[in-house]
Amino acid sequence: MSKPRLIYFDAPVSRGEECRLALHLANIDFEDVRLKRDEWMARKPTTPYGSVPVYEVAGKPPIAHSNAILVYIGRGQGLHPKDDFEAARHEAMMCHVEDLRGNVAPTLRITDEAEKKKAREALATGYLLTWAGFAEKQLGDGPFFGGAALQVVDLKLFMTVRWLTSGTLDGIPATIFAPFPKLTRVFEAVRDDARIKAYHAKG
Ligand SMILES: N[C@@H](CCC(=O)N[C@@H](CS)C(=O)NCC(=O)O)C(=O)O
Repeated sequence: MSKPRLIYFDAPVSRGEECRLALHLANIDFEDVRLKRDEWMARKPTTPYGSVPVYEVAGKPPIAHSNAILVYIGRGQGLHPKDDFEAARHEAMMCHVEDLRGNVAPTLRITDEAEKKKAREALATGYLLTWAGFAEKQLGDGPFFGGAALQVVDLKLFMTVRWLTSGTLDGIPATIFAPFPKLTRVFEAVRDDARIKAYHAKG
């Protein structure tokens, strides 16, 4: 293996896409392995924790868990704080995002429409607002989480806000985070970053 390799599903979403964005910002030339769902079940037992994303670099065992991958990429490339305390503060927000995914993802698997509607209403009127309120309190003057520089934590916040405000999740209004100006500001600052725009323009 000559180049680093990122393994994820063949979709521009969630934990895999935030790692791709980090690799793009870090100017790391990598092999973008995109799995089809049926390939995944065969590969799952070979991964470190039975999940993707997985990141591989020459001469080392694969690493998994999006936050570990993001911090690893970010630290080497100036996209994660060098100061230990500031790094921990960023990692706490990254854990906060994972908490949200852990609460929303189970509703994707609910097949009964009435039950799903109820679960989504509970998220939209309760959990997600509480989640965003805590996120908002941790955000400063910005535009990014840590100030002037876009770091891996911002990519994670960006992917999450984009997902929740996409209007594609039944029962979650696209305006869900409108009452949270700092969270919205981070999303917009990442979206409008020239490097992120260039990435999206590539398709
Ligand atoms: N904490 C892990 C969660 C990983 C995770 O649940 N990944 C999902 C895709 S976003 C997955 O692998 N799903 C397929 C499966 O669990 O079989 C991380 O941050 O990477």
